Amino acid sequence: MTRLVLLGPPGAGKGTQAARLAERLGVPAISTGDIFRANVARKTELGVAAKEYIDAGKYVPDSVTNAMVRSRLAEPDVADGFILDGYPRTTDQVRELDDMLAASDSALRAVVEITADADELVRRLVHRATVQGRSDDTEDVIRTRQELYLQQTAPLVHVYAERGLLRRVDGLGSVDEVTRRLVDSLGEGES
Ligand code: B4P
Repeated sequence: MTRLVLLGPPGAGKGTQAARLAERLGVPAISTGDIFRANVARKTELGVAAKEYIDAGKYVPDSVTNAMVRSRLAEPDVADGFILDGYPRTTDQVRELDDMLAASDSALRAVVEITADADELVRRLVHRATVQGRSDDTEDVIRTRQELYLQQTAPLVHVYAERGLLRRVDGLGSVDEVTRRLVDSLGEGES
């Protein structure tokens, strides 16, 4: 069963690789960032609640994010697995995900941390700003997002390493190269 989590700093390529892996493995990629942005665009209640946090580069409160993921993981298309992109990002979200998985008697297969150096991350996000015009890809906001990642999300790497679930993949190089490394890190059964 393919239940994967992709971790990594903003711009590491989680979204890019989650979409590719999802196609390859035949399971949905669930990006909390994408779900928030779609709700912001439609001005839903969730979107209105999330917008100020996203624009400032801050995390949307755990209560809001957890409820959103809980309802997404209750949908039938995740029965054969999923790739979580951008969740969990806090220790509270780890606990919540543990609870959701326990309730359905399932478990994660692996957690993959995609790494990249800070200069490359800023370069990619500043470039993305020119292509997609995302509200949170300005240099100040990128810095806030990087700090938040170091404070709140980087510690999750140790949590999953202790559980024996962590794989590390170098996110530098072409998109194809990173996909190859990811597939290799998951072993032949997943390729
Ligand atoms: P996300 O949407 O998850 O944003 P991200 O971390 O910037 O994206 P990612 O790492 O996926 O980068 P991508 O593949 O796009 O989150 C946005 C916001 O939503 C958060 O700041 C927060 O406010 C909120 N949020 C989301 N989840 C939350 C949670 N769980 N709890 C609370 N709040 C939450 O790649 C970036 C760029 O690099 C792209 O332009 C891509 O084309 C390029 N790229 C990718 N791979 C490359 C490569 N190998 N070489 C060159 N360029 C590459």
